[in-house]
Amino acid sequence: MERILINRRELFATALAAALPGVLHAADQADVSRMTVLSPRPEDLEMPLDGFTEWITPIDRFFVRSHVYTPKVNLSEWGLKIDGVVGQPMTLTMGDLKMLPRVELVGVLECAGNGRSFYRPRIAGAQWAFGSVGNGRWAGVRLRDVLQKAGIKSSAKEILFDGADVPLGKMPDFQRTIPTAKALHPDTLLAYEMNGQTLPIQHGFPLRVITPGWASDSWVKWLQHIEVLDHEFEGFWMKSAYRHPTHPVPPGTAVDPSEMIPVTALNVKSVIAVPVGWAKPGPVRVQGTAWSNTSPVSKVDVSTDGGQTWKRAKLTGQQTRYGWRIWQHDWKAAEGSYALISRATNMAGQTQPLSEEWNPSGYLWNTAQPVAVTISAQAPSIAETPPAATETPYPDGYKTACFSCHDEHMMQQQRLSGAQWDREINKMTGWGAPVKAQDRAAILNYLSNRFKQ
Ligand code: HEC
Ligand SMILES: Nc1nc2c(c(=O)[nH]1)N[C@H]1C(S)=C(S)[C@@H](COP(=O)(O)O)O[C@H]1N2
Ligand SMILES: [Mo]
Repeated sequence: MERILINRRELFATALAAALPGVLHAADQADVSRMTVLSPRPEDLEMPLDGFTEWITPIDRFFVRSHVYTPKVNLSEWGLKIDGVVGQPMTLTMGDLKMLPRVELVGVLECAGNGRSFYRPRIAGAQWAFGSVGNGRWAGVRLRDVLQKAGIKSSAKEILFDGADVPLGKMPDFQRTIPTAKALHPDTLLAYEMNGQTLPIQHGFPLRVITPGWASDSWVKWLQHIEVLDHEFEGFWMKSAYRHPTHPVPPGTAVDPSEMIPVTALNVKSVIAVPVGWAKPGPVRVQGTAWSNTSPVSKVDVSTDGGQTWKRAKLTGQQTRYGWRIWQHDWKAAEGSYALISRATNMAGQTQPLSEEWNPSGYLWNTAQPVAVTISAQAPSIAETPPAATETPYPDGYKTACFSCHDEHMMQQQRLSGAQWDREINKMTGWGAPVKAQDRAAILNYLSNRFKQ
């Protein structure tokens, strides 16, 4: 019933939009007032928990993750260049692309770093909680059709994607490859539409890669160049970033690069959207979403006693291969304090670990972790907000060294040791941060004391 209502509403909105072009249109960017802003520029915007009650994530709530500033793309000048080991190198316009068969699929877009803030010890990087993930409806053409049009050769090994975004300072350009087998899969798309409208600029207008079931570092935005390679790509974002160990390692340990492989498939995972923190005694509907990789979710189990006993949740709404499922569990809750856990399993039998599996860059977090909920007639009084921390004055040279490409949001979200801050300063110096030798110790001292583990 619920599903039919939603579909009707969607249909109605689509019909109206078609009848009144340009008059009624859905939002084409994130509503910052309803997002958690990790960084305003480059934009890293997280979807809060209540977003996990919707099947298709609306664009105004869809998370945004960009390594650099959003580029300006003019469609009349834009073209998709395809070269490398192909018979006919070519440049396609949007008109050319739209002559190819249109394909649509619903699929989860999730950042490899989603959940990074939960790892202990903490790891440098965007400090996502649950919400660098969304379920979108993507439409475009098969990458396979484009590659075949250009005459991809049998020596092809990897497909290299480059977007229109420009690196800041001396940082390496965001370029990513996927293996030819994934590129030729019929569900791997180049999308020009999201949720039934033109792909918004924050999400990669005019064209982005869709690699369903894989983490979104492969979903390259603002795509303008595809190069077919007959060798393994050596770029920074493949060889240094987005790699994880083949096996769990003790928390906080370094891993030999030879034991690291690129992040590809997502992990099976679930999130509890409601209740948040408190509910009244009586019937309580525990609800959330669950998603997986290329193997769909088969079940979600819920515990209200910290994992001692489990009940099967009801999966509702539509099932698609790559989309997320809404699930619910009706619970008769008596007064008390509870630890709620949800645990998803996929058709391949993969399930969420009950304790953390740490890795050095904090990728693919999917621990089934307890969420504290109080059941009481009255909402617990909210603790008074502590007085604002006393301002620490900026050390000399800090603003000049660190505030040109981004502001302090990037630093404020981190909780790092002195050694980790030292590495961050080295990384940023390598990218062009003008850290004066005489200022470095004071900057390191400030960061290590203010934003510590
Ligand atoms: C040349 C431009 C530039 C300068 C100058 C710069 N940064 Fe960054 N920094 C970036 C970019 C771009 C990112 C985002 C990287 C990403 O999203 O992967 C970033 C991200 C970060 C992060 C998040 C963790 C990470 O590694 O992605 C921290 C912390 C940080 N910067 C600290 C600093 C500090 C401290 C300074 C001054 C010493 C500084 N930055 C100066 C470009 C710069
Ligand atoms: N060109 C380009 N593509 C990109 C990125 C980027 O910085 N530049 N970020 C990637 C990462 S790490 C993520 S998580 C997703 C985020 O997609 P979204 O902003 O549409 O949510 O885009 C991916 N594609
Ligand atoms: Mo990401």
